[in-house]
Amino acid sequence: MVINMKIDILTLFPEMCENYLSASIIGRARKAGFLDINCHNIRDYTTDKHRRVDDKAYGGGTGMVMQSQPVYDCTVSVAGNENPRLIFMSPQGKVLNQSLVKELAKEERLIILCGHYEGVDRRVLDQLSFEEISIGDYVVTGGELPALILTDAVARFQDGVLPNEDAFTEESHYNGLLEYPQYTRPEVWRGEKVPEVLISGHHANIEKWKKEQSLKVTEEKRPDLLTDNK
Ligand code: 21W
Repeated sequence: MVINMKIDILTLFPEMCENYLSASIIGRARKAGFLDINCHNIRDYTTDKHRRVDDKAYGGGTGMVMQSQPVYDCTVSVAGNENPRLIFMSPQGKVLNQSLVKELAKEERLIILCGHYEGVDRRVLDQLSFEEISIGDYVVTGGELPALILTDAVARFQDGVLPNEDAFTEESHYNGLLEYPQYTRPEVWRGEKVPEVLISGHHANIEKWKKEQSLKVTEEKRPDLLTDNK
């Protein structure tokens, strides 16, 4: 059974998003019909005769602010008769983590709004009750990359997206831990041999080694993952 999720990305730079979403794992899953993702140009919805979508901020300050009208009309038009969860990618939002990704992955539909320039008029965000999500405490130039990160993370959970089921089940085996180190050919590289156990063919020992290594790597690199409640 295919749990088909529909995602609409609202942006002033649809080609930026479309380009990423056409390649590799996500591109393949879209072509195969497992994902329904569309990018919409907010500028197509402006009623301004010069196709403007932004203006100076009231009260001054540098940079332009995206106007309510095109964002509102674009959102309402794309939503249609449905009542999808509306997400605004924003540095002020709730910080994205894997448990929020899993929650969003259960939705049938998402509309994701990307801001650009200095921001978006607060009134359209409040009137449509956009939920705000950030990708972390650092600054990027617009909401497009954050929207792609959210889309990518959520898409991985849909049926038919990951090429091998293994990657998915393995991830849950070591839930909350970092990955064990990986090796490929050659067996010796610049004088360093691959850990003996991995070429032993002893499956129980290999499993034990992977679990131990995951724990060791997590203790060394991210001890917070072992102590913080998730
Ligand atoms: C960066 C927009 C800085 C606005 C009020 C008065 C989306 C993002 C973004 C951006 C400002 C995310 C202001 C982590 C991010 C995003 C573009 C500053 C100035 N506001 N997650 N003056 N980091 N960034 N606004 O940057 O749109 S999710």
